[in-house]
Amino acid sequence: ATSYDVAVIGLGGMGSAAARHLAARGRRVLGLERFGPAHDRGSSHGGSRIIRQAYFEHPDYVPLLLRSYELWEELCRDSGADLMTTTGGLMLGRPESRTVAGSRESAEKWGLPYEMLDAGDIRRRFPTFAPADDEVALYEARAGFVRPEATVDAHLRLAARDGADLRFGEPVLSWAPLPGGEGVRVVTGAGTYTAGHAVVCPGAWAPELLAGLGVPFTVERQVQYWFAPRGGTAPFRPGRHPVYVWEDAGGTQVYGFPAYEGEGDGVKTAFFRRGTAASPDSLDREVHPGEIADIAAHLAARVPDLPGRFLRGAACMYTTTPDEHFVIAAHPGHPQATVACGFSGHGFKFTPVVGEILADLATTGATRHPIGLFDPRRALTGGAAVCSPD
Ligand code: PYC
Repeated sequence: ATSYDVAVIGLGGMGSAAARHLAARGRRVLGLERFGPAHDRGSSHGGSRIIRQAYFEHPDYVPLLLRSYELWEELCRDSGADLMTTTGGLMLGRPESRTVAGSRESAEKWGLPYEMLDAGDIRRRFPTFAPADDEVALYEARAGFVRPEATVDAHLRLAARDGADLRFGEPVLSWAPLPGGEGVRVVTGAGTYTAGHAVVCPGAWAPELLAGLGVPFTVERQVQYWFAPRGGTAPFRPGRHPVYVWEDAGGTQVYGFPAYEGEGDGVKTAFFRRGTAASPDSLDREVHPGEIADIAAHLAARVPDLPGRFLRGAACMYTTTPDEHFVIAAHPGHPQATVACGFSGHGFKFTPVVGEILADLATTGATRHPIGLFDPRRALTGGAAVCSPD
């Protein structure tokens, strides 16, 4: 007999949100997670993730972001947790760069408020930044950051409050449709479960648990860095130093955050989409001197006071698709399953709306949200361009 309506496989950013939305709709939910609650072994740790609306990756993300902002506010209210800080955001680079031109295209298409700043404006308003004369920025007042671990914790708490059975330290080894097609069987390190439907949110374990999708995922190791700025954190506080993504002439992007509560003297920064191929079960979690020197050199000309003293680093993973767009859909081969994966390093800001979409798909087979861009059957060939591990 089927004991659960829905089994959610993976309780990281997306799975925890799905569990919360499904439980809120009265479904009997089983949640399975290989690590503990809000862990630091996957893609949802490091204290902060950028949130923004003028989305350079593609204008089709904007309606989802508008709904996500509403759901972030609802989640803060319902959980009582402080999850989101609006700091303003700078998308910097040459005017024709993907970061600047793409953000402007999305803002124009959706009527989002923004300002264009030239290099002099940027230096005057945000003196921690030192753009070259030919660089500009799109400034979006609504951008800021969200707290990933606290968000996962909030979604899990609300799911459990509404009756979800959440099991941690239980890796899913396999899942498959039941003979006859009425539901799924899920095998973990501790037992076998049946459910009417599976929502599969495996993060970096997608190549293993969603091999049948045929999407050529690349798992990448990415490093987040915290520096104590020269001269202290005061000029880097929210209100003075916004979140940013900065693209150089070669297409390399670096991003960062203001100094915020709980981070001590550290200010966080990282390269965006410049990882090395990795495997989730043997991820190199050490941060190496060459890597620290590399990002410090990159920042020296741009945010010169930031790379004062290196404090710490943390490795995490992106699971990247060749076009860097997500995969969210009913499983094309198995209507008893819904999949969410391949968030390609820019998914966390969408967690609440992805939870809502997954709950829609799992319970009704459809969603009002526009998810055509995320169809796993789109033309996807080859792997993403990442460096190989040495
Ligand atoms: O989604 O804005 C983003 C982001 C920046 C760096 C990594 N992800």
